[in-house]
Amino acid sequence: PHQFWETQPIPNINDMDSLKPGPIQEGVLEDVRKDPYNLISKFEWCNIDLRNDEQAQQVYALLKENYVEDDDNMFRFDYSIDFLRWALLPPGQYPDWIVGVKVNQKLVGFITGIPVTLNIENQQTKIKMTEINFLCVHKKIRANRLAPVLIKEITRRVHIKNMWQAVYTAGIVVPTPISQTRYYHRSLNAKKLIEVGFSSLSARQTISRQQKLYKLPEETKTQGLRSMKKKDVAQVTKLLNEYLKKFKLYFKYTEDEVKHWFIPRKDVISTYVVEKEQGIITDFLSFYNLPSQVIKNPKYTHLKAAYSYYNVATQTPIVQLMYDALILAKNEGYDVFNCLDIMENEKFLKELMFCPGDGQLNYYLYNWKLESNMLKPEEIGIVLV
Ligand code: MYA
Ligand code: JJ1
Repeated sequence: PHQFWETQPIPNINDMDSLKPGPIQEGVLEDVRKDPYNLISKFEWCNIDLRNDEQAQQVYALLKENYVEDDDNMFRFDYSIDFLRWALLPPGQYPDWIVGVKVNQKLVGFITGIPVTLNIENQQTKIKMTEINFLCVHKKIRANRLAPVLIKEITRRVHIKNMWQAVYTAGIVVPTPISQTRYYHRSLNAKKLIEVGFSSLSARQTISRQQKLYKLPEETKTQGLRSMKKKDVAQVTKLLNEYLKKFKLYFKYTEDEVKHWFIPRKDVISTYVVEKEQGIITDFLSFYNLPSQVIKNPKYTHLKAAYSYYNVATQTPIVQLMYDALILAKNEGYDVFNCLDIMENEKFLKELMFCPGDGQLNYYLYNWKLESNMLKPEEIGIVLV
């Protein structure tokens, strides 16, 4: 039933135990195909330059109408152009890893890779590989097997750089997840969430009771909490890399990467550090801005959602730090604060009144067999945007 995935170097349920941990296939650089995969007539490959406003607008428009929806097709991710630039132009990005397919100048297919350094199950070797995201095929040409061609083409372009592994996530299950995680949601604007159908009222609940239940103070509690600045990059890098060693899957960050991923960008990424005396950073929290379009609602077009990114608490209790994250997000106008049950998030989910959502997020590795086939959500130390 998986015509495409059966041909790929991924563990499947049957051969799981006969594979030994590590790469499933050794890559041979000379054997990599030199030219792009064939597309059917009228379809053409293009590289997308997101720094170019017109090209960025084309990607934005494709994703806005055709990217990921929830199970009931009520909400669809609405990534902004600034967000896409943040997500897809990190240090060391390759121009030909942002791949489009066009028909008569119109963008109808998309897939992206960014370079990352991944640490797997405390291996001594950190592996340079790609993180794949934003796979999208226009609704009108679905189920025509374009997705496998996009995947094979980006694979070829990664192989050419002498890289042989990938990490990616998807809401759906395909062969073969290395972890299954769940979304959790914390209501910040109860009335709107009910009105758009994001949450529903149980029999004994009323809107005003919900508003009271989820009420937050206006001011944060942690002394020394402030927006992250460039001067904090070295300390945040140390804190982050040290913290992530707890997990079985995590990226190793350079200072340049931390600068890119964490320095606040308006309406894209918010990072707050806790500065104790003498400029020492002890903790930080971060969340990104990913609104969803509300597909059919007379009153609202968008839901403003904050997604928990990386949070490191060495001095501040994690529950207090995340309570402050909720307050900050509420004050920045978000309707809901979302996070996964990964890393140490279980430590604050219940107490801060997060509720499990109906969405899952599955994690995958390409061309790698893990020692322990499945990782628990709390062993996952990476967040993709
Ligand atoms: S996850 C987000 C994916 N995007 C969306 O969900 C947006 C809305 N949906 C669409 O745009 C389309 O439905 C897509 C499929 C494009 C998803 N991951 O062309 P088809 C397989 C992996 O007829 P379409 C993200 O971005 C499917 O199992 N495989 O289908 C990470 C089937 O194969 P098989 C997927 O619906 C992406 C085949 O494609 C996914 O028109 C990571 C059907 O193709 C999926 N999300 O288009 C990609 N969806 O017959 C893998 C469908 O075998 C990267 N399929 O079951 C692998 C690493 C590559 C780099 C390696 C480097 C070394
Ligand atoms: O947002 C999601 N679910 C919401 C809305 C559900 C609407 C009906 N289907 C949800 N709400 C209930 C919780 C509520 C929160 C406030 C307090 C009371 C309880 O469950 C889900 C996640 O749960 N989102 C999605 O399904 C979107 C797709 C997720 C997969 C993303 C894949 C990305 C891949 C790119 O790498």
